[in-house]
Amino acid sequence: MFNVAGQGDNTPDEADFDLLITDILGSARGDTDLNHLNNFSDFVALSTNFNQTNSGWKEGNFTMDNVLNFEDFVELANRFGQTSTTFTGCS
Ligand SMILES: [Ca+2]
Ligand SMILES: [Ca+2]
Ligand SMILES: [Ca+2]
Repeated sequence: MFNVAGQGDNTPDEADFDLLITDILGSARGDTDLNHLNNFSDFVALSTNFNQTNSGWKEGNFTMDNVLNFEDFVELANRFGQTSTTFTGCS
């Protein structure tokens, strides 16, 4: 992970993460497999790993902390059924 947001803090953080996912990869939180579609397969990945620590993006941990929990579920639920053309971006 790089410090891509360029806000001068020199550390990779949530802002960098969002920039990478939305502006560079053209996807959004909720898309575990980065296929530009938030659908059932993303939900399965998240539910399979729910409450696990040390989980990453592909497991459904979208918030850059070290636990996959309800907060991550909300990120997916907010965009469920959306494709990359209708993504509302990261909140
Ligand atoms: Ca940064
Ligand atoms: Ca997906
Ligand atoms: Ca999380």
